Amino acid sequence: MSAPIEVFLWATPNSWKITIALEEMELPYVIRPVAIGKGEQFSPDFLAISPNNRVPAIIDPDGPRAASASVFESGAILQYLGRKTGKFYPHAEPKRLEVEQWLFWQMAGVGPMFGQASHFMIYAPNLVDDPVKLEYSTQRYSREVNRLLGVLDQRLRSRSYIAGDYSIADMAVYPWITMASYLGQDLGRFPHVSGWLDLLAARPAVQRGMAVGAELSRAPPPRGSSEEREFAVALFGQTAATVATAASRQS
Ligand SMILES: N[C@@H](CCC(=O)N[C@@H](CS)C(=O)NCC(=O)O)C(=O)O
Repeated sequence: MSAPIEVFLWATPNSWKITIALEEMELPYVIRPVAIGKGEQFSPDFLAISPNNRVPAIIDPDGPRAASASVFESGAILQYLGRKTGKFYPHAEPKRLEVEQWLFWQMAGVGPMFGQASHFMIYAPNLVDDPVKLEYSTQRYSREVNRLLGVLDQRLRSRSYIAGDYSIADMAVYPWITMASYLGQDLGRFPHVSGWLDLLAARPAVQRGMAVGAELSRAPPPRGSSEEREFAVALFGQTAATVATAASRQS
């Protein structure tokens, strides 16, 4: 058996895409938690493999040409793992093209829009006193989340999985869609999405992948606490200056 892949993650949807894929592909892995609420994504060692200071990232000791390889960006990691194993990522066109379009749809649409919706609906109310200030942004991203669920529902009307056969596209989309009800969406209005969620939730590998990091904290810290200030600065106070300071610590 090959040496385990190191997965740098936190208990987040982008991280679970990778643990689901590793479970489905039966690749051995170990997790390396990166406490993003404490600023660990700016540590020199992590930045060396993930220059965008975001989880997930992986180190595969058994990479191409018998060398160790690191990969950041969850979509690139899924493609890498699919190429490495030949599983859930068809080699031939047009099936590969189908998977890639929906993978990129997740990366460019679902991830960013659900991410912003969750920022304004779950985190911002703890940080901003005036609810009126939040109204426009909350509506903007809720509508996008709703629209994207509509796109997915249409897509799943005539097929069980997003790109035909079960693929890395489903693995990329699933962890975000499980958040839809926390974002105020009524899944009863999206019956095909609901059926697809049930189908994936029944897969043991999906269950194992989604359980990774359950022991790591996800809840926003208590309002007014020093932990909350540290969390808000680490996650929402980042600018180019933060990146430059972190880069200056790298040897
Ligand atoms: N496009 C990136 C997005 C990754 C991302 O946003 N990760 C979040 C957690 S889900 C993160 O690391 N946040 C840390 C931060 O905001 O500093 C990917 O899909 O890998």
